[in-house]
Amino acid sequence: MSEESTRKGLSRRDMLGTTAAVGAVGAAGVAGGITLSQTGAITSAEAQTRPAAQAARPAVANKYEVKPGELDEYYTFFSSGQCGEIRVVGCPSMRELMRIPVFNRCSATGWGQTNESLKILTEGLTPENREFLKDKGGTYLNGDLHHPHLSFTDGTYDGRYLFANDKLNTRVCRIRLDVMKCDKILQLPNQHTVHGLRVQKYPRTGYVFANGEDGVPMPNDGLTMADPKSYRSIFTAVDGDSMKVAWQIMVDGNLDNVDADYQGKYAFATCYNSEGGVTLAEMMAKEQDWVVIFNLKRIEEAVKKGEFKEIGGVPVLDGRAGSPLTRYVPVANSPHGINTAPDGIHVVANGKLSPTATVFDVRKFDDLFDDKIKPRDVVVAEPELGLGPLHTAYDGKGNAYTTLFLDSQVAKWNIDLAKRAYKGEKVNPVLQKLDVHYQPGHNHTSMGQTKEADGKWLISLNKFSKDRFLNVGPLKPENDQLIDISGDRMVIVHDGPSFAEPHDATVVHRSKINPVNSWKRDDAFFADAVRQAKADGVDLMADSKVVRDGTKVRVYMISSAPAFGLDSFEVKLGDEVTVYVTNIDEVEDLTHGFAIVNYGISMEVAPQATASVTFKADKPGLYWYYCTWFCHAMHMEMKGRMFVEPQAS
Ligand code: K7E
Ligand code: CUA
Repeated sequence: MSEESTRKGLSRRDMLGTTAAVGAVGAAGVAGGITLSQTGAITSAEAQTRPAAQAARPAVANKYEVKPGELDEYYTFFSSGQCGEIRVVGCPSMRELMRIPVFNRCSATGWGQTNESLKILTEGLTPENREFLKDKGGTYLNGDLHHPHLSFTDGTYDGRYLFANDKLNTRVCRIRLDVMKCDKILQLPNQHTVHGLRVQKYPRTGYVFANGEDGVPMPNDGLTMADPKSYRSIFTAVDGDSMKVAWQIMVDGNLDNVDADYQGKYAFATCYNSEGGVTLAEMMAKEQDWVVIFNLKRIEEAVKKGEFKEIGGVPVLDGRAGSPLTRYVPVANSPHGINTAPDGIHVVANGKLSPTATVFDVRKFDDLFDDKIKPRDVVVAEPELGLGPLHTAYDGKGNAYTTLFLDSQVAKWNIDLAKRAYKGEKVNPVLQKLDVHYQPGHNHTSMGQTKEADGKWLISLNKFSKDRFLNVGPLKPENDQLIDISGDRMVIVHDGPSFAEPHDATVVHRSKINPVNSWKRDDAFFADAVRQAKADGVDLMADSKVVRDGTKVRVYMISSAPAFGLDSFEVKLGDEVTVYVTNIDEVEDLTHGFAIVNYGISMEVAPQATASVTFKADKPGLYWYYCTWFCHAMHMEMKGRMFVEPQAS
């Protein structure tokens, strides 16, 4: 099987007539295809040597230098893959602006340790996993964050939220863009992994669509697990406002990537394992897989009529073959990314194992669901682009940009030309191929996932950097390259190394995002602390004192540069101690931290915020606490002593 696919890969390359030059790159297992990597020589349709490429470089149309003190025009929200966090990067400077911890633990901010973050990390767990994690700190300490997508209103970003998936522990998170913190995490029942994640674009978000990539038995209790025929893949719609599951639907095959239309009627997902296989060979067996289309109105009606089973506390519908709720459109072997064009009409499924992309016309979906046409009738083009098409981005001018993983290129092609070629006209839809370095996965254009695509920038997220940067040992950064697409030709203007990994990104015009400079005191983020303080008769903004409640001790202190409200506090061995720190400084950017030496405690307290941490005082002695964020000339002196009395209370 694998031998055969290697040959297939090679013959496709020959068929494309590109020159396989420069020896084997990525002898390491690149590609979802292990053996496919052996075809992974870099080709260069455009230029064989770098000097020649540079000589032939067209003028750069966009300004990409952002001078000191100047602000970027775009926010880029990068996922960090297996790092489990979100990274905010300015575009076009590609300067990293901020990291937002989500599924990871963060040493700097105390994410995963503060009560405020632990509440978010634990409250959405499924009952089985809450039980599973009971003696393991109550939550997962890692995640695999692939797909960050902002909330929409009327086809474009509304600046409220960013949603993302955790492929590792089957979770969906929500990040508030006003404070750039995660405020909700939901673990999906019945489902095993969340891979593809996209949101409803119209009329608003609305739904957050989450693809269950791998099938498992339902229920997954170990009684029927040997038989793959009992495995089910689940597609979930989460309500982005309540962060609860709205409904789930069972499908045939598996689910890889997903997107939605601009009409609010359909969502669609790629399936690379229509075989229901459990080994590589089985998953690649058939020449064709499919795209499954979900009819949102019909699903909502079915939920209303009670045509579902309640499993794991949520409504689960049956969308397998023959269901009125779904349609399965055959496409060539193992499609991967699926991307809706800003024209609101075209949707591109990227071939991965096929050198083609398949273009759908969403206006035909109504007829498909009414059985007036056949599934393949919704296909309006199928251009051949090169080897390993994974994801497609758009410029809003009718052009598409598809990453070619195996060719290490981006192919720029025209949707209209592709449609004409599909009808038999002798035209080549491919306008340019640009080498990227190396093996691109996702790519993204500025505002390109909205109806306001502006055709200025393209970022190629390359899985390998190899020789592009100073050598840092066997583990190398990845490389996200900035490409100017405002002219006729694509031009690379910047290489940006990033640590595991720039998996996916969303490039948003800065006018869409309006973060605050300090917290509002009535923010839900620390509402529990406010409630507890009130019960203890403490004014968080003014009082610093210790409240004992049996063996529970609550230590309240303000922080105001360069001092904590308490120079010391005393607890007894075995006490459960909660320290609440309120930063009463109102100065922009004046963050304090609170850390206790040798107790492993550290957290951030941003302007006007309250942060709290609970720990067992199970080690007697004197422990200094100090401020970890540089806040003042006397920052080093911003400290105090915690006395843990050896006699238990
Ligand atoms: Cu293409 Cu996880 Cu977004 Cu990887 S999926 S590339
Ligand atoms: Cu407060 Cu440093």
